[in-house]
Amino acid sequence: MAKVDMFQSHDYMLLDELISDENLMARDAIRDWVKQEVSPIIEDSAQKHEMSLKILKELGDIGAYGPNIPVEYGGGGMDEIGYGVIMQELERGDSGVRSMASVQTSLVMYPINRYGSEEQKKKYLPKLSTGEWIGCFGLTEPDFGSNPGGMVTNYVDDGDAYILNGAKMWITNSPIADIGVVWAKGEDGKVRGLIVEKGMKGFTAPEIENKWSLRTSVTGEMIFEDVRVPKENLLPGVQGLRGPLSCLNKARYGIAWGAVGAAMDCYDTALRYSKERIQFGKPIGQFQLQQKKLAEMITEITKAQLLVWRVGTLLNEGKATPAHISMAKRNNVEFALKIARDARQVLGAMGITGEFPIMRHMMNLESVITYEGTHDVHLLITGMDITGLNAFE
Ligand code: TGC
Ligand code: FAD
Repeated sequence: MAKVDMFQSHDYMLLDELISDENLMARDAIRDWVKQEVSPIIEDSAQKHEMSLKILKELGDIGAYGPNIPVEYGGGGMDEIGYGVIMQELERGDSGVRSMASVQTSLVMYPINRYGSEEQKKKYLPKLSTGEWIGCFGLTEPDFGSNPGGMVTNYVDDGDAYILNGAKMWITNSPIADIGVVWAKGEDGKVRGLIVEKGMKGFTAPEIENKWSLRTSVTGEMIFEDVRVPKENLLPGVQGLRGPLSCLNKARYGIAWGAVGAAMDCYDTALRYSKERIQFGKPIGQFQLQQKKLAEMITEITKAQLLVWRVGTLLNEGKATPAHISMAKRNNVEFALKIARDARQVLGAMGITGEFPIMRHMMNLESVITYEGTHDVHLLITGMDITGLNAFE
């Protein structure tokens, strides 16, 4: 049965006053779309472990692919706060839906726009912005997750093409993607980005089945067996690990906003339930123990909102560092997960059902706390930044 989305936004510290009218309008338009198109079907999709192709396509129609990419290539030309509020609203609906948009924007369109040739930008970006083409980002390998610098996927020169061999693992959208930005080592041992297209001989992308998390998002492998990639598909503008890691900065920033959205949905659900559910002759929201949970949730949401607003402002000014972004991703996902767990308890047994979105958010956030750099890795990035001592060496 289709669900009615009763979400009401909670702006406890009047933080909307920090956001431009243009960005608020974009946020509200995405919020309406999520209520109308995502909320009614997303629980069913998650229960069935199905990705909605309709949502995947419509994200292009509503401008969620490349909102911060230049207009001349089909993007929205918005600033980083604009991108952030869109990710917040999408993840308020479901982390899998936000993943569709953030991978396409930050991990596929961003590297092509930043490091691609003019021909590559013209060929790929407009079709990616409308959703006609879907992209994926291949960095992680079966034996190299937190340590992508160890990757073994490689390419060698063969006249007018490169021959690509290796395998990527846990790649969002790879089974359905038209193109993949794949990071591989050249004969000089340096990491470069290659655009691999669906249908290239020797390239397969089997799906990873049976996930308990992000069940509305498709995850797969990428396997390259002597794949001939034309030389014009190499991203000319970057070499070294900073190429893929710079894309991660963008995506991690979007996730930090997205986590606020998931947390807001859990809090809103728990708050409403606490006022309606009667036990011992009173609404459970009247008991101090439940008020403690709810008060701590809105406090952490407010802190998380301030953090992403500040990082977004610094990004707009060109002053944000990767370590700033790591702090926001780590903090916001940790607290979103804690809020989801506490909110689930407020609902008692009802909290484990698909009648409410909380358990789905909680399970999704178990992926979000791992991908784009694990919780531990982000702590070590902050540790390195403040001590000057590198735990990864
Ligand atoms: P390290 O020696 O420190 O650095 C190598 C080069 O990269 C530069 N760099 C960065 N550049 C831009 N942004 C960053 N965040 C950067 N971090 C490092 C660095 O300056 C250096 O440049 P250069 O020019 O001097 O060579 O590298 P390391 O090998 O020691 O690794 C550091 C570490 C552990 C922090 C890094 O490898 C890391 O972040 N690991 C986590 C891996 C990760 O996040 N993977 C995510 C895969 S994609 C994904 O999960 C998508 S989920 C999709 C969805 O939303 O559905
Ligand atoms: P590992 O690196 O093996 O880590 C295992 C544990 O060891 C973790 O707890 C970690 O924190 C800890 N650990 C590792 N190194 C250290 C250290 N130095 N100090 C202390 N602890 C450490 N990747 C892509 O490239 N593209 C995608 O689109 C993509 N989508 C994904 C979608 C989903 C649903 C998931 C779950 C993952 C996705 N990933 C993707 C992969 C993701 O980025 C990796 O899972 C993540 O980087 C961690 O790698 P790993 O799973 O191999 O864990």
